[in-house]
Amino acid sequence: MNRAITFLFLFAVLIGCTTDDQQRPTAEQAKDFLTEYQKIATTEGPVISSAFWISSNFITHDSQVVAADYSKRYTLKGLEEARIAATFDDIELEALDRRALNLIKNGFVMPPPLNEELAGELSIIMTELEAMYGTGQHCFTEDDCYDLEAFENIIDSSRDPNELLKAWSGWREIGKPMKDKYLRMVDIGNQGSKDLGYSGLSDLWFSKYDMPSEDFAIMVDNVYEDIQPLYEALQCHVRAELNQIYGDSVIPLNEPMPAHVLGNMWAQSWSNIFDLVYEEEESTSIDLTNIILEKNLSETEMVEIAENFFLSLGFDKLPETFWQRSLFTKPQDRNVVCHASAWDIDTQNKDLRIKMCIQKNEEDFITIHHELGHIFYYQAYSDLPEIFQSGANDGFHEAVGDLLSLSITPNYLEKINFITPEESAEAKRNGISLLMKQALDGVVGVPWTLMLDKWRMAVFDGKLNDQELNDYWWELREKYQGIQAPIDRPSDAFDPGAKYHIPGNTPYTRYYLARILQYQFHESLCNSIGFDGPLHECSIYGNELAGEKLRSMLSLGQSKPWQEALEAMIDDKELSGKAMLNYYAPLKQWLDQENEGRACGW
Ligand code: X8Z
Ligand code: ZN
Repeated sequence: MNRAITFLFLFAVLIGCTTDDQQRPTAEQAKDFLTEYQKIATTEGPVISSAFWISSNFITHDSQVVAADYSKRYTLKGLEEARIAATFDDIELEALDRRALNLIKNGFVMPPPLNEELAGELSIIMTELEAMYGTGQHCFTEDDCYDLEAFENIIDSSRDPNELLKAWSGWREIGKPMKDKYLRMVDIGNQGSKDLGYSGLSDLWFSKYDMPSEDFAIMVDNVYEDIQPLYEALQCHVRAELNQIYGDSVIPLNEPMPAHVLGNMWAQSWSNIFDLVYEEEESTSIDLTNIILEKNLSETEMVEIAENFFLSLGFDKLPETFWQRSLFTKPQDRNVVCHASAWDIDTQNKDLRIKMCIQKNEEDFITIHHELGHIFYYQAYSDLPEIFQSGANDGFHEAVGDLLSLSITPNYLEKINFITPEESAEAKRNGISLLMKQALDGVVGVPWTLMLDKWRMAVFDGKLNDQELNDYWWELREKYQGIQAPIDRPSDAFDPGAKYHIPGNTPYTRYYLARILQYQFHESLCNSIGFDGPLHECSIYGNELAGEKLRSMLSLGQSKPWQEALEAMIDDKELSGKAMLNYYAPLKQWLDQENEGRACGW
């Protein structure tokens, strides 16, 4: 047992023995505890991160054993720390110390009870689920096998409904064997959440937003009410256009759209079917995939271009080790979790990495910006105590790179020599085309990112029996997105398992928040740099003032409630859909005209 662990152990015993006022913990002891916490986090955090990096980068039996073991021990220690933090609940403390202790208490995603056996079982299940997704493949016959990337190649570009259906259903086979493990995991996680003083996992997950969890849920729904008319107008238009192409038998006009023809495995972004839903008189739209291929850009060059955007805002260069240790391409000789992620392995030694199987297309070019958003956030708050090294809330962390993507405008692309001045002028002349392209990702993502955790909450709260699990998933997809499964789902289906964040246990409301926040950030920065054209033409590229504003918010980490961090940057404390509506106002007007005479809704 090392010195730090011994300290924690003794401290726990000491606190556990307190019986009278004289032995009540003091503010000074709280400070000592936080100092020790900081030491442990900085010495042990990097080793644990390395163990997880190995297990996601080399999925083997042994890497999983090691990761599950580290995860168990790390979680048990975290629970012990949370218990100690709770002993300071009733004493008066400096505000920052109080915040730090609260963060230590609620930093869990899937906590087991403080019990070695259950912690071990939970870690194994979680590691297995992640590996099942990472190694997932489906074979139709012995020599006709597909992994996610192979299935996605079909879903993203094929226009043949039968081929699409085969790929769509094939990938969903990988969800089936996850169901029982998933339910057992939820069971243990609920027990652990209760032990921490929450009513269950839902309460724990929604208690991280500097406001009561019930108020947070209401706020999230209220914002969606504002966005809903825009989404419904877009859905109506897309359905009508697809109906023209595929006919009534594939796309019936009075029903939700089938999920396999929308250009994305989860129908969460429809940019890949842009050409099907927006007709142009001449070809004025910018095709980034083509440009990337024509310029013969390597994966590394794609990342360098995204880095350069951040540098233009005054951010520091990425460390050399980022380039040496990141994973940019899918290895041919081993299994990795390809779902893109950003890693803060060791802040003190500036060991930051991304892990992504980059494909040379527009979608991944945008995702690279997303991932670098995380990395530059890590860099911006690296001087804070470890416990504050996180986003103002998790949605802020997801929104940074997405904010930059809104600045990939024709003017920007012209500046970096991706397009000519003539092409840029041409693209700007057709603002609806630009907005449609953005909306097929940005607007389409809103109901999807909202419904996903609604499903998860229902599972966490024990509201669904075994047979209802999959049906409720589709009930919510229909209700929020106007989408349905293209074929009846078999009774053993577990379709949520075919989306990374379910087996990977990544909370998803963060992306909903990001979808909204990115427009709030964009509008405010564009106003503050004096831009007075349409918001979709504003790019903050090269603007140091915008960079400074952004950086000063990022450097707060989670040392302040998110409402204060938001106010510091945009002068407003509220999450609001107004900025998004302003951004898309010209498109909404256009959609309303197009939809005249169409029967919208589902
Ligand atoms: O998972 C991600 C990022 C990593 S944090 C690639 N995203 C969500 C998804 O892929 O489902 C970004 C958009 C939503
Ligand atoms: Zn992300």
